[in-house]
Amino acid sequence: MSNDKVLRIAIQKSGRLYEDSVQLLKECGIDLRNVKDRLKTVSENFPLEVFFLRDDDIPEYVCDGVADIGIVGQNVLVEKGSAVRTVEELGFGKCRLSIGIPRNMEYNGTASLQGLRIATSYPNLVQQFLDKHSIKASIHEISGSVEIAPGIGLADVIVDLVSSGGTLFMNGLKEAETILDSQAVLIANKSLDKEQLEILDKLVFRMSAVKKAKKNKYILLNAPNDRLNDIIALLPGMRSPSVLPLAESGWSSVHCVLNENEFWERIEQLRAAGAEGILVIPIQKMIL
Ligand code: PRT
Ligand code: ZN
Repeated sequence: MSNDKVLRIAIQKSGRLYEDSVQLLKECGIDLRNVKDRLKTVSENFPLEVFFLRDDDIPEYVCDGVADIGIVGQNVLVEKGSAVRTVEELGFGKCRLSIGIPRNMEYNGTASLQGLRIATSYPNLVQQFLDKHSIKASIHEISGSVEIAPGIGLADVIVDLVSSGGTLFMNGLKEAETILDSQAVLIANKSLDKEQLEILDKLVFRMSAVKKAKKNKYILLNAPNDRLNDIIALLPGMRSPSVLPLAESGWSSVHCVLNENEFWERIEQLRAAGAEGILVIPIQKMIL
């Protein structure tokens, strides 16, 4: 039976989500030793037990309470339809489930799928999509190498995960439409007890701090005092930028945090406004 002082998390045993999942836990300050070739491990400095599983099994294990929480792609989660709670989007494992069609096929929206044979590993998601658009087509479920199905005459089109698009291209296919945008998410069993929820809250708090930190950079720059107001006006900050006098009179050092989305634009504006010696430093954790 479960020890209710420890939260059990299921993560992928090997594959595309493994490294990022382990890395995220480490960045949350959770020590995991001997993770390779293990089925499970217990952290020595945080009440977390880690189970290493196939990603396809994670939603069901969390739903059934074999694990309390898990990290899995939204694609797998939605396909399985398991009754779990999505706690947090984790920002890695990004991909999309898309319709791939032969490069020479014309595509005029979903109506073009009428009557076709669709190969996929995501039969439920595809069926839901077809129903939503009132399209009748036959779904051929295959578990791997879906992209070769049209080439060997098994199907007319496919629905599969795409990230760079390279696999589709190499198989003479092109992306016609996206069915689902996906990334890794933290999921939780719906009936965790109070103690388990407290541990989950601590974990999510740390995960949010790590995620925010990745999206932001710490900036240090030197500014002539007569340009200081213009430069400060360009800067957002958690409160406001810090301004410290430099040893050289007439100059100040300005410190602030910039979001990655506006990063380059701001840097250009800062230089134009007279900022010099701009240093950009990664942030490890951001606690707001
Ligand atoms: O053994 P296990 O069952 O645990 O692993 P798996 O083989 O089922 O899954 P794995 O490790 O391949 O992927 C795990 C999760 O990573 C997926 O469920 C997605 O949530 C996520 N992910 C992100 C991807 C991709 N990107 C991705 N590109 N999963 C698969 N692909 C494949 C895709 O199927 C296709 O074959 O990569 C190919 C396309 O990539 P591009 O870059 O050529 O477009
Ligand atoms: Zn899998």
